[in-house]
Amino acid sequence: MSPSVATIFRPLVGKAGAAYPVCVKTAFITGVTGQDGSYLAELLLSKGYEVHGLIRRASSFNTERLEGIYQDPHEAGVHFFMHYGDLSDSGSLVNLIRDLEPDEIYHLGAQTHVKVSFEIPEYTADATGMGTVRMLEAIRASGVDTRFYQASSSEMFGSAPPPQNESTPFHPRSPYGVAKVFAYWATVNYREAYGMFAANGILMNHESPRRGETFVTRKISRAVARIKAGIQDKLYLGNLDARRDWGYAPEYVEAMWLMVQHPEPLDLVIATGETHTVREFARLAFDHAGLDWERYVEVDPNYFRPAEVDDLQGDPSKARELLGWEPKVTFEELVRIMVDADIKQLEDELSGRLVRRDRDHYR
Ligand code: NDP
Ligand code: GDR
Repeated sequence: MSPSVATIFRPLVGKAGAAYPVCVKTAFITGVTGQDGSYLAELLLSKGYEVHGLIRRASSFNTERLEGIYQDPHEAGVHFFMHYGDLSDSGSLVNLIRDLEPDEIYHLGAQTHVKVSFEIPEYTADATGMGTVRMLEAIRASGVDTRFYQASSSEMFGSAPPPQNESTPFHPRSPYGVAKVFAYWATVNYREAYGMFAANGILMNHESPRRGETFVTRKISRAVARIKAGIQDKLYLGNLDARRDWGYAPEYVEAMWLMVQHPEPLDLVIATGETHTVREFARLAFDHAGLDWERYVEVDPNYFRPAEVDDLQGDPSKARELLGWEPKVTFEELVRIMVDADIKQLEDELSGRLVRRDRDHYR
């Protein structure tokens, strides 16, 4: 093990670790601090995995979503570890993969905001596109036999008419979508060229109370909570007519895991098969809190995108057939879950019950 990793881990519970129960498998997650990474880490820990996550250096703590699973590395029996690294830093990726020898790698890290990708296209291409090539090369360079999951996106379909399935040609509409198409084909190419187990999960939008606050669903559910509490007057949104196939994130990370357990590496669409407008989401969310959405929502053209993805509706039949995966939480339930969670979180913040705890092994 390299010194850089050794300093972070005291009680390394490796595959051969004797002091603590031996974990069934080791997984490495990039993007572990994000919505999906945090749910996936929880899922894998519940299945007995030893889980390692990549976190990048930020000037403030960025581990809020890991609150439920954080384990202080100074304690015994730790199964969840975080490592500093960055998708722009090949060396950190090679070192970690070589030292951890993960059985499974879930590559979820990326610059994920579509509108922002128009403002930082070069960085998005680097983090979201080249980041995947760096991960694939790190696997090759380390010589580790592992299974690789690439977080591909329905944004790759862009303007292709719905319903979209595995055979739908890609027509991305943003620098983010273009970068994801590059990463998708890099994953296919490494599978074909080097025989790697490398799979693309092509996921439609999936949301939860842990969704980033600037994505439209969470922006709406947070605003509803704030307006209800009297600390916000208006909610400014962009294109209300855009249609999305919105699912529930904890169910989607289960699909990722199932894809990695499948005997063959597959490229699969994960979706609910339903589509709804942003307007419908907003109306339902305000209704749920007893508010009339038309009194509060205003359109601000600054949130329009230079090129929009109008209508996404995935066809999940292949995933159902090959993985037995099916979404359970309905669109209406998803809206309620998110609004209720934001109302509760705001109440906890206002009452002082919610205290941020520092979850970083360098604190
Ligand atoms: P989030 O935006 O919530 O999380 C992104 C993660 O990537 C964060 O952990 C972030 O770290 C990390 N990250 C960003 N840049 C770097 C970098 N340069 N080096 C290391 N880590 C970095 O995304 P989601 O959880 O929603 O999505 C997970 C993956 O799935 C992404 O690749 C996304 O593109 C893809 N996807 C998501 C869908 C969705 O609807 N959620 C649908 C289809 C695909 P930090 O916390 O420090 O910012
Ligand atoms: P998306 O999600 O671009 O689909 O990408 P987002 O929630 O940002 O937008 C969905 C739709 O809502 C419209 N919209 C607004 N969007 C935002 N963010 N803010 C607004 O105020 C607003 N008003 C209207 C957008 O124009 C768009 O049509 C997400 C990300 O998670 C990607 O990383 C992922 O790959 C895809 O989902 C699938």
